Amino acid sequence: MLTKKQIELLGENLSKKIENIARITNPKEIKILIGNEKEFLIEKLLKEKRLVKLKWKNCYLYRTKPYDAARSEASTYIATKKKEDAGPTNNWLDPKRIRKKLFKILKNSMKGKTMYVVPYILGPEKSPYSKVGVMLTDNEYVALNELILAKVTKKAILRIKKGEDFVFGIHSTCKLDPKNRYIVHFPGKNEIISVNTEYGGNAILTKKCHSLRIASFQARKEGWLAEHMMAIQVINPEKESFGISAAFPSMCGKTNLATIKPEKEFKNWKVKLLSDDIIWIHEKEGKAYAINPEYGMFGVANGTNEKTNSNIMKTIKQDTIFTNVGLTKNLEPWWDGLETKSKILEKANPNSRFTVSILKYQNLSKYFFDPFGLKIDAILFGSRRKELFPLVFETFSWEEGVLFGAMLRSETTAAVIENYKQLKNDPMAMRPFLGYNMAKYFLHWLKFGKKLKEKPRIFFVNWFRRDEKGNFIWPGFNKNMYVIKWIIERSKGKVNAIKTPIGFIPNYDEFDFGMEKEKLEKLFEIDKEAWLKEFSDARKFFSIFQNFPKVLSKKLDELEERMKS
Ligand code: SAT
Ligand code: MN
Repeated sequence: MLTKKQIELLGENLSKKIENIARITNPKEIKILIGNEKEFLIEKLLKEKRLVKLKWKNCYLYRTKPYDAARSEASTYIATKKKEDAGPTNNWLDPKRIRKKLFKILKNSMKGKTMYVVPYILGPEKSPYSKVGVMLTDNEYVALNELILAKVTKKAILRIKKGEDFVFGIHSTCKLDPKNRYIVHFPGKNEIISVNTEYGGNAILTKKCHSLRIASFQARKEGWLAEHMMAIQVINPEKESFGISAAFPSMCGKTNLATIKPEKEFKNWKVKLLSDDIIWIHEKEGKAYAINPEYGMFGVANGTNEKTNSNIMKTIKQDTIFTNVGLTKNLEPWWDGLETKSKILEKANPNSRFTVSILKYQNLSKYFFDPFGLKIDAILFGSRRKELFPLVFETFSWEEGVLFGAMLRSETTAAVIENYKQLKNDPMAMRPFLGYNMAKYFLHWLKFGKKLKEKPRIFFVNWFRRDEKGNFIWPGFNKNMYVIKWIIERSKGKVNAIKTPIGFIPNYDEFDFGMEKEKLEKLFEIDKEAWLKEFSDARKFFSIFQNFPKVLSKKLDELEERMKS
């Protein structure tokens, strides 16, 4: 139970909530984290042989169970009184019944362990858009990740004591039994309970659970957007600044785009990072502004190297917690694509990750600290599609942009346990992360657009188109700067484009860096029959919603007409 001093710090209300959980889970002690406990947790994990000290400075390796090394969508639930409020794309549970079951699972689950109380702020501390929460966990690895990924601070407790709304999260490792794995959100109650998992997005509750699922629910009520997007500030040679945000499903290159490095042909360009994974967008004076709720990155290690992403390589060479990466004889971390002279002892999980503070990233945007955030000028949706979608196109309007976002389908990746490598509908890359009915979410996007006098233009990108032999046509990575540059020039109205039924595509000479014309033609090819099939598939998908916005149906009709004529 809490000590007198702890109760004084936490206040009565919060103390009661925590003691209620302690009574059920029965930990041997309760420890409140205030932000400076990283070394302590690392020491403890090392002593218990749960961390491997790596050769890189202050870097460590943690291994989760192979069956617990990615998000589990099948175990993720939205618990609302009415099933309709979770909508047809979420797993739904009755809140009363599941609460009972979860408390049964939690019974004595922390016996002999420490319960960590983790108070945190999401977003810049002084931002009117920031939110607070408290998470409980019995897992040192999860607590350590929280210390890097969220702003863990006493100040969160002070705000809660003053009466601010807060999210309460309960995580317990239990027996890591996948059959009893539950990640349950109670959006109306601002509560999250996660059991029998210790993997990233399942267990680090500030991440997808609070910053997206609970936040999206709050965002709809309060008139803003919580999005699965990266955001960057791009500065051109004329020293003009642009804000670009992009939503891609997990493992489709969000972090790579967020940390893109302008190469020699873009000598006087700068790209600064606001967020690699999640942003909260608010309207202010008719413009859209984004803040990053997080303080760290939980990025994909696999495939990262000096060639693909030297910025990230520099960042993760020290002070980083690696999860499920491989190992060399020399105790260096290892994964596919990484060079090493040492013998490889162990391969990496395809969803291996790095956890690092965003403050360690050398090109952080000053807007990361701005209470109102970065002004967004262009929004990108993107997915992993081997055919159909061109490298980039600009949609004709906010409504059509929302429609294409809603139509987003992607080849699934190793970031989720289930259905690897299938084509799956993933509207706005938010399907796994939305805390309410998706039809209402589409409507919310349309409404939000109406508030904006200066609407960001909406683009669609696809880095993953392949040729007949199955090879990627586009080199991707830092070459994506060509796409970024085109998007900026379009946003400024500075560059002409080719009008197609789906939107504007670039003139090929914008991509003149030695790519053969044939390849460019293939990259931008519009296959009418295939698009008509795509539209009809979209219609089928939209038909699962009872209240799909009419505006979007009408836009889809128009799009189809244009494609036919
Ligand atoms: O959900 S995680 O944060 O574990 C990774 C992802 O899918 O983006
Ligand atoms: Mn993500």
